[in-house]
Amino acid sequence: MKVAALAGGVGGAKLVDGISRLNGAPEMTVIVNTGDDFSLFGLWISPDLDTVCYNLAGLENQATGWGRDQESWETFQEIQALGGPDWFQLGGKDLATHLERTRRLGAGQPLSQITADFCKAWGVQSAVIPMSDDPVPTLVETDQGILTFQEYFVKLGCEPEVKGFEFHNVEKSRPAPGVLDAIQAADLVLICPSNPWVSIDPILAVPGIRSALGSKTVLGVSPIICGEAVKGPAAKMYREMGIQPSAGAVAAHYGDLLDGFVIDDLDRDLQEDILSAWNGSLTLFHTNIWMKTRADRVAVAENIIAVGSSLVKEV
Ligand code: FO1
Repeated sequence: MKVAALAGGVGGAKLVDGISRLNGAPEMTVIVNTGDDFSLFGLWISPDLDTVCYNLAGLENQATGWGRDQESWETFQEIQALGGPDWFQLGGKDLATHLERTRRLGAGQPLSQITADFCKAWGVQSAVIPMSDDPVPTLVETDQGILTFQEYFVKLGCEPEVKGFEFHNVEKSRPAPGVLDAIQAADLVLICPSNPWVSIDPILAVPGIRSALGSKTVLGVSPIICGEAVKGPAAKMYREMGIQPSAGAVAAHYGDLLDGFVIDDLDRDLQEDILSAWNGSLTLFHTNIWMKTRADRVAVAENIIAVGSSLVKEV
């Protein structure tokens, strides 16, 4: 089975890592959000691309889910000693990624080509493609003004109250080479358990991507269990956008894109409500989708791929 997975930060990275480690793993292309990308110290940083690649390569810091494992921090400490900005932690190995990506971008290489080369260097088997080679920075409209994504997420710790999101210049962006082909060739499109507002919506907003999904079998996985986000500000964003956070709210968020939706066992009593509010056809599944350890990732991936292949047969 060929899978095209739409993914953002840590939640999406864990699921695609689990899928890549399955016995007889499906051929997978991961299409990654680049709305978190920004420049710091003159370096172009693509956090979600790096989080997905590091996890697929087994190089990630397992405590945070982002950045590298066994990091060296002396450069970062020297920056602090000089009074430089230290709100965004950059380890020595991670810095190499940003330095080399920035050098290549400056030499005119597209982000998709750079990512493919880095994946080869890191031994990543799956194809990882940014949603676009054009910058589409996510701006967060809050009660403290319009913030760049990393200002909101890291510098201010997701504390400001969100009012809306802007995917800057998205209307001028194009899907990166290979994105539409991967969707077209996929038997199953997976919307990973990433933040719907700031990890999945930016991908869907790139002209051509949402319409390409129209003819595909699409399975979503809820990033919210029992009304709370597994990680990050997704539930807080729903509340601030006037929506009660729940797996049902996420299903409604994606709407008629979905053929199937996976919720956690703990939310199985929501199935009736979700289906009764649904016009059109939706197949609901419930299973354990909580991923703490690497072993959990493979177990959850097994469930999701099993559900996905039953959905493909059914649709
Ligand atoms: N997230 C934080 O909360 N604090 C950090 O200092 C931080 C540094 C960082 C460095 C590299 C990288 O690839 C990701 C990093 N992240 C950090 C996560 C980043 O903010 C991502 O955008 C989130 O994971 C959301 O996808």
